Amino acid sequence: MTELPISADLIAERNSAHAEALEDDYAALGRKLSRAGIDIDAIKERVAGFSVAVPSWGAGRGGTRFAKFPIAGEPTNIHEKLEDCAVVQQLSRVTPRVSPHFPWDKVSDYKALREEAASLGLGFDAVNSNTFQDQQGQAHTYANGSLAAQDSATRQQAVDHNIECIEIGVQLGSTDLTVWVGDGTNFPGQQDLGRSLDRYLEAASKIYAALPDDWRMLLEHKMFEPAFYSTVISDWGSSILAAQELGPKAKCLVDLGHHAPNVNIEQIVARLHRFGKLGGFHFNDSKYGDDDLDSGSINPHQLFLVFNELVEAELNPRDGFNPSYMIDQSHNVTDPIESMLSSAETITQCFAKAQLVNREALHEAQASNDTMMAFQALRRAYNVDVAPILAKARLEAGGAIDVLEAYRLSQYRSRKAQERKAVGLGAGIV
Ligand code: AOS
Ligand code: ZN
Ligand code: ZN
Repeated sequence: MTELPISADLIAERNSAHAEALEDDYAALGRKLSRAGIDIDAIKERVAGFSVAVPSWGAGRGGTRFAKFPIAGEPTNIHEKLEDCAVVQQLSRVTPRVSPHFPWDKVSDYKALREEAASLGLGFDAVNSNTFQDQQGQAHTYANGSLAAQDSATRQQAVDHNIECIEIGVQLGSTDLTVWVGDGTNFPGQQDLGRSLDRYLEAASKIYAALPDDWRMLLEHKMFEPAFYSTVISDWGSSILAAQELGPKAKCLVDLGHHAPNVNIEQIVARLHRFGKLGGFHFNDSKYGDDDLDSGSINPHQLFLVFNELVEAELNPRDGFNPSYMIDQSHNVTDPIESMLSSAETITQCFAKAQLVNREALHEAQASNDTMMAFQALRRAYNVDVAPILAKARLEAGGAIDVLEAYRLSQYRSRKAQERKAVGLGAGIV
C-alpha cells in the first residue's frame, strides 16, 4: 500500500486530543440507550459495517448551468480524483469505493488503475455511462437523444458506449452499470411519447444482454433536465416498468433529487422494494429540483425516513436486499472533499438513527392504530444525537474523530495547489 494522503501522525495526535471527551460522550449515550434496551456497541458494529460510494466527479467543483468556480488544487484527472477520494476514505472510513463515469475517467490500463486505487485503500463501485453530452470526434450527436434517439446509428452508438462501460467495469471489479439518460423533449409534439419509450427499451435490452451473470443494470429515473417537457424515464413508474420488461438483473436507482418537490420518496423506496426492484441510491439533497446539494443539508429527516424504510426492507427481504449506496452531489461553493466528508457523516447518521427505532413498539403501535406512539417510535430515534457512535466506529477503523478538523490541519488542498495544474472554467460535471 502506498502512503495514504493524510499524515497518520496528525490523525493520531488529534484523535488522542479528542479521545477522553469521546469516551465520555459515548459512555453517556450508552447509558441513555441502555435505558431503552439498546446496546450501543451493537449499533456501533452496524455502523462499522455501513459504507457509501463516492463519485469520481464529486471530487471536483461541479458547477451549475451558469458557471463553475474552480478552486486551486482541484483534481484534473482520475488519478488525482482517486487521491482525493482516498482522503475522504482515510478520514471517514465509510467511503471505500469510488464510482467512475465514462468517458471522462477513461485510461489505457484498467488493471493498473484498479491496483492504483487498491494502493490508496479504494475499490470501484457502479460504473456510470454518459450519453447526455457529445465528445470530441464522436460520429453521431446526442442532441436529439441517445438510447431513445430517432436515428438508429445514434442509438447503436449509445448502446456500444454502455457495453464498453461494462467491459471497463469488469476490469475494475464493478458489478453494476448505472444508466441515466437525459433523453426527452422540450416541446409538445417534438417526439412521440410512446414510440420514444419503445426505442429506449429496445436499446436498453441490447445493453442488458451484454451484462455478465453477476451484474445489475441500475436504471436511474429523473423527472426533468436537460429535457424540460418530457423525459423518457421520468419517474419511478417508468423505471420499474422498464426494469420489469428488461429482466431480473435490471433494478431501479433512486436519486433523491430526481422527483417533484414534496414527493414521498420513502414510499417510493418501499414500493420498489415490494416488487424486488430497489437497486440503489444517489444521495444528495434538494430544495427545488435536481439541486445536487449536500446530503441532508436541506431535509435530513427525509433521509432518515428513507433509511427507516431500508431497515424495514432488510427485515423483510423480497428478492434479496442489496441496494448500492452512492453520493451524487455537485459541490459548487465548498471544498468537495469537505462536502463529501460532511455528507458521508450525515448519511451514516441517518443509517444509525434508523437502527435505533424500536421496531417492536412501532409495529405494535401500527397494529393497534396508535398513531401517536407509532410516530414517536420514529421521532425518538431521530432525536438521538448519534455522533459519538460514528466517531467511535471511525476511530476504531483508523479514521479521524473530527474529520473536518483533521482535513483542515493537514493543509492537503493547499499542498495540492502547489502540485496540480489549474482546472478549466467550463461548466458541468466531469
Ligand atoms: C443526473 O442528473 C444524474 O444524477 C446522474 O446520476 C449523474 O450525476 C451522472 O450520470 C454523472 O455522470
Ligand atoms: Zn444521480
Ligand atoms: Zn441528478
